[in-house]
Amino acid sequence: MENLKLNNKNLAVIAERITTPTYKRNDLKTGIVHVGIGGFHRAHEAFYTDQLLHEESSKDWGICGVALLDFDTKIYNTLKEQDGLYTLIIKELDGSYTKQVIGAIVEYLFAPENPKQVIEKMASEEVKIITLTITEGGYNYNEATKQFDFTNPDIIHDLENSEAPKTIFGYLTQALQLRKERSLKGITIQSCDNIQGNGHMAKKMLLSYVAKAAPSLVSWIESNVSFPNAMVDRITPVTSPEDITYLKENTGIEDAWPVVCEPFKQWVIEDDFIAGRPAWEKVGAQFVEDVVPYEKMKLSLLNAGHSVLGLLGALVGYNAIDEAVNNPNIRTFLNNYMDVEVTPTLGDLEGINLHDYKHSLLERFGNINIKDQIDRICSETSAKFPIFILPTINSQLEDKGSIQMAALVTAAWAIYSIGVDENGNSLAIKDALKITLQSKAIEAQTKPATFLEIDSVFGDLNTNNTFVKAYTEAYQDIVNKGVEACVIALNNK
Ligand code: CS2
Repeated sequence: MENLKLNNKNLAVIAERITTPTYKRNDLKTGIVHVGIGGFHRAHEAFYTDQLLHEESSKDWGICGVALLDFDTKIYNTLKEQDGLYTLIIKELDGSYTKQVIGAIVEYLFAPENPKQVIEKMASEEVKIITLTITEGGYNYNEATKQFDFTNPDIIHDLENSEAPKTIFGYLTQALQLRKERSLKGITIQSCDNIQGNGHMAKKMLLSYVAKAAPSLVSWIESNVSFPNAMVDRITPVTSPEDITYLKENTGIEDAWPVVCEPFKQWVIEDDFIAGRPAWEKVGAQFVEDVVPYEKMKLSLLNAGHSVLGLLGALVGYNAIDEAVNNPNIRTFLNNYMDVEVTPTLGDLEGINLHDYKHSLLERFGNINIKDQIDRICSETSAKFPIFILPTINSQLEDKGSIQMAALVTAAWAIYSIGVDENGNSLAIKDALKITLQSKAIEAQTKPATFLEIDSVFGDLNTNNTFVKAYTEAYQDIVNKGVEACVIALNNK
């Protein structure tokens, strides 16, 4: 079998080996600009869109992928080399791999190289939706002030250099300004990030920025831009060198950056698209009136569940999520956390079988083929904790419910942030707040509660005596007897 680089030229031969797009990519208009073309977008929205482009004749929904950060150079270059094509490898529960080439990304732009081009694309008439996966931290929200963070140096830069911005807020402001000047009709900005009320958050943060950068644009945005909330879900680990080799050895396809993911996928969206939208429901997306309960459920069970497994598992010395969840003590702990501490905070989830949902999470986490990296899960915990875990703690404290397990996880994070696991191996902390986390973690070794003083993460949690007490005890317990013994003790309570 001849080795073939993945690109347009080789697509016909590649089609003899795995599924490839059968629609005419050249005929597509770019109806969507997507910012943040990492693995998750390519396993989720681009996958749904690709499926849809096969299903119907609508040619309006090609995607232009925008790489916003210098960090995204490699992915941009890969997409450019491969004409926007990439392979999705779905790692099924039975150990088999389903492979297909995805063709929905028909254009790609690298913002740091040519900001003007990105602004123009966002302002072009054919574009009806701008979708975002800019990560939890990308919204520039400060948990302590509950406001947009104007002290961020990149935001200061954007306010002074509106033509060559660095952040999504600078780009959107310029593009929307142009749309207004050109009297274009409305546009939808759709967040695909893991944030409660992600559409509301996108709107609130954007309007905060615009109120300072271009105040006269605020009312235009209020009338002409819609911000649907959505719950997005598909576990997408970081692609490993073995994945690239696997693809080459099994299919002869040379793809510099295939995307790997689990079989499960879910996308629940509020139907609020001011300028129209793809019929994603034809390929499994759910359109609902109110997505809030779904988001809450997913963030505080799946995403928090990940953080629980990641932080505890990292200290024990595991590398992958399945190893942590397949440890029966940690599995029982997670089960109890979900049942005892999270479930009472979820309220009424009409039409959802929570028992089944929680069960399916354990199965998904336990998929031994996925090898989802604990490193990935623990990265940027400072942005994840306020969204995934803090709401549960606050709600439980208010209702005088149990917070013991969340306190143990918080203590595990404080110890994790020192950067060494229980076997003395070093842990690579990847976090925008790394320096603060590490200095507080070191202080916390003598006074555990200092870690809770990071108010941009914990808000005013350090003033709650019940929590501080449980957290401090958990901290000492982990230091004295290790994570697993603490988990067992709580499981037996
Ligand atoms: C994970 C998510 O980043 C994380 O901590 O929990 O990336 C998770 O895998 C996705 O949200 C699944 O939909």
